[in-house]
Order: sequence, then C-alpha cells, then structure tokens
Amino acid sequence: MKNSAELQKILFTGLEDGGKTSILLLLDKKFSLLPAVKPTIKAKRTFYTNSLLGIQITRWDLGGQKIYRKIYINEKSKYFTETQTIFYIIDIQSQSKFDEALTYLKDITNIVSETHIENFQLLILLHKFDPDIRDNSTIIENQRFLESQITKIIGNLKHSIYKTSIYDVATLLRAFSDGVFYATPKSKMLQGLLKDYMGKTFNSATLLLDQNCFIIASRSTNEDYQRICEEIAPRLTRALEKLEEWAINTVDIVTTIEFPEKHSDFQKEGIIFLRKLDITNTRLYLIALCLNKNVKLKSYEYLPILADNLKNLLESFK
Ligand SMILES: Nc1nc2c(ncn2[C@@H]2O[C@H](COP(=O)(O)OP(=O)(O)OP(=O)(O)O)[C@@H](O)[C@H]2O)c(=O)[nH]1
Ligand SMILES: [Mg+2]
Repeated sequence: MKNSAELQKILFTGLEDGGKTSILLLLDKKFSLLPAVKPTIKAKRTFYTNSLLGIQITRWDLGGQKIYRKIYINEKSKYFTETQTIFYIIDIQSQSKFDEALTYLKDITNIVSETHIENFQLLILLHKFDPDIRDNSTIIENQRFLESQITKIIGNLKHSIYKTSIYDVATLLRAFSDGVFYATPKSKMLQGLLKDYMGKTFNSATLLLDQNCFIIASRSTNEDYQRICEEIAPRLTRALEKLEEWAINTVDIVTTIEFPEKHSDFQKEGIIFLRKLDITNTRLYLIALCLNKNVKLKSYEYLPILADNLKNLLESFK
C-alpha cells in the first residue's frame, strides 16, 4: 500500500476556454481527442501514475465556467484542501478576460494562503503562447501586464509563471515536471546523483527524463543551459525513437555546439548529447550540455558510473 505522501492532488483551474482540458489531453498523448475538446462540465478527475518515482496523482480538471467557479469557491474545502499543486491557466491571447482571470486568481490565492500544505506549489501558465505569435507586440504587452498584476495579487505566496502552448509540448512538459515531480524526495535523490556526475565531469546541465519525456530530475550551472536542454530534449528523443522504429540501435544523438558570444579556445568542440539508458526494463533519457572537448570526454567516461548509480537508486525505490 502506498503511503499518503505518495498520493497527490493536483488542480488545473482558470476561466472557461483557457485550455486546461487540452493540456491534460496533450500530456496524456491523446492527440486525436484534441480537436473535439468540449467545455468541461463541473470537475473532472483523472488519475496519473509515475511508476519510476512511485507517485500517484489525482488530477482535478475544474471546468472554468462562471457557475462552476462559484461552486468551487463556496465549497472550498472540498476542492482546494490537501492540494499539492495548482496549475492556474490564463489565456494570454484573451485580453478582454484578464480582469476576470485575475480576480479568480485572487480568490484562489486567498483560499490557499489560509490552508496550504507543506511544499505547496502554485504554477501560473500564460497559455496559448503559440510559437507563431511569440514575438507579436500585443502578446508581449499582455505578458508584461499579466506578470506585473500577478506579482501584485499574489503577495508572499510562492509561485512560478510559465509561458505554454499545446503547439509546443516542451513548454508543458517542463511546467508539469516542475509542478509535480521536482519537489518529491525521490527526484531530490536523483538530483543528488546528477550533482555528483556534474562534479566529476564539469558539464553545464544534466537532465534525466522518463520515457514520456517528463523531466524527473535536473541540475545546471545556468538557467539558459537548463532551458536549452529542456526545449530540445523532447525533439531529440523523438529523433532517437524514430531511428529505433527502423530497427537501428541508436545509442545517442549528439549535436556540436558553439556559443557565438564565447569565442575563447576553452569553449570549443562543445556538445549536447541525448543518451538512452535502459535500466531494469525502464527507458530513461539523459541529456547533457558540455561546453568543451574535455568536458565532453569526461561526460562520456563517467556515464557508466552514473548509470550504475541510477540503477541502484531506482531499484531501492521498488
Ligand atoms: N491557440 C491555442 N488554442 C488552444 C491552446 N490550448 C487550448 N486551445 C484551444 O482553446 C479552446 C478551449 O480549450 P479547453 O481545453 O476546452 O479549455 P478549458 O480550459 O478546459 O475550458 P473549460 O472546460 O470550459 O474550463 C479549444 O478550442 C482548444 O483547442 C493553445 O495552446 N493555443
Ligand atoms: Mg475543460
């Protein structure tokens, strides 16, 4: 039997038409259901298990129409108590609804400020930040406006803001991974192993992904290096899996990199590599960013030791 620490309640909330149900469908890879998504009637619960980290989650998709929002606020103990993580979704394209979205966010913030549990996380998704309109001046203005208002509304409650779109799955994998896995004790143990590996190899970012491309642990020396790896990881795993469909045993996918602003000899022959690790019948991916040749060599040299340590740790979880 699982202990209660491993059972999490996670809410997806926000106004109607924000994209909550679509996000869940995409994370579940139910692509064919996406075009026909309908407004959610009241609250819909679905279950998600991550066997690698031994986490079981109840995901509450709270339909965002006004009549339902009233019900949740009136019955706040039913809907909001014992919640580990809230994803609050705001449609970044829907300027006319910003005031209403911020008011509802304020209501929720007031509720959880009173009662939230340890390690509670609030993740605000500025959603429908689609790849083709990212540089659009209205969208940039909307983003600035929302970020400044959110900071005012939320006060001291810890929160993070993400820009997401169903047309860029990496943005959603990252938000979900941060909100659901990152603070768990097992992820922290895995992060410890990545830290040791980085200490030996001096690479600049190392991420561990499960077979669905959720980031289950990561370490980096710099936010940008982390983002780069997060953004390309799902694309590299796709390439690796495609090659496997051709029955080509693909050990890794490697890209040679050079940062234009860093021309010193030190920064030569850097790589980002994605390596598959099949440990005790479980598919994992490791992605690492190495700024130069020495780091690259060391990162490969210490890989077997890291793989061994991961294997031992994952077996101890069982
Ligand atoms: N452009 C764009 N449209 C999106 C995105 N995500 C969802 N949508 C669209 O937004 C509309 C509403 O999506 P839903 O997932 O039903 O929204 P919801 O938040 O669950 O709505 P309620 O259930 O009524 O609360 C649908 O037409 C989706 O196709 C996105 O990232 N970009
Ligand atoms: Mg819905």
